[in-house]
Amino acid sequence: MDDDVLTTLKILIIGESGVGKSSLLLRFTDDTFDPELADTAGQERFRTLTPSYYRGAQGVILVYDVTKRDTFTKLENWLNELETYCTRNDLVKMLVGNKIDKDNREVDRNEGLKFARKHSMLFIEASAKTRDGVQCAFEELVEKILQTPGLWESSIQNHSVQLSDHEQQRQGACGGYCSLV
Ligand SMILES: Nc1nc2c(ncn2[C@@H]2O[C@H](COP(=O)(O)OP(=O)(O)O)[C@@H](O)[C@H]2O)c(=O)[nH]1
Ligand SMILES: [Mg+2]
Repeated sequence: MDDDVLTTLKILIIGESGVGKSSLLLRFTDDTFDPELADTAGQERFRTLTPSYYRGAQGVILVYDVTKRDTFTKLENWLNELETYCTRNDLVKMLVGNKIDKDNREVDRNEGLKFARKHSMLFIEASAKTRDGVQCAFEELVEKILQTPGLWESSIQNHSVQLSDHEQQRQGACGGYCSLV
C-alpha cells in the first residue's frame, strides 16, 4: 500500500431512491453530473445487504430531496435502521438536502436544520447538478471524523502512521451551515 495513505474511512450514503446519492458521490469523486443517471431502482430496499453495508462505518451521509417531502419524512426510518445495524454509536452523521437547483421546493432550509439539530447531525443543502455544497458535505464529515480519534485510531494503527496535529485541529473552511456535536 502507498506510504502516503494514513487511514481508510468507511462512509455510507443512505436515503430514499432517487434523492441523488449516486449523483452526489459522482460529483465529489469525478466532478461530473449525469441528468439521465440510471437509478438503482430501489436496490436500497434489499434488506439482506444491510448488516454488512453498515458494519464498521465511521460516517454517514443521509440524503433527502428538497423537492420531495416524502423523502424528508422517511429520514426517521433511515435513522432507525442506522441505529439497528450500526456497530458504533459515535459515528458522525451529515444530513444533506439535495437538488436545491430545482424550483419546486417542498422542504425549506429551516426544516432541514431543525431535523439535523434534533438528531445531532451536521447539515448542508446541496446540488449534485450545480456542485453547491457537495465538496463541503464530504470534507466536513471527514474533518469531524478525524476530530473524533476513537473513530479512526484502530485503523490508523494498522499503518503505523500518525496524522499531524495540525490536520486534526484544522478548522472547517466551509461556511453557511451548522456544525453540531
Ligand atoms: N436537478 C437535479 N437533479 C439531480 C440532482 N441530483 C440527482 N439528480 C437526478 O435525480 C435522479 C436520481 O439521482 P440518483 O443519483 O440516481 O439518486 P439515487 O437513487 O439516490 O442514487 C437522476 O436523474 C439524477 O440526474 C440535483 O442536485 N439536481
Ligand atoms: Mg443510486
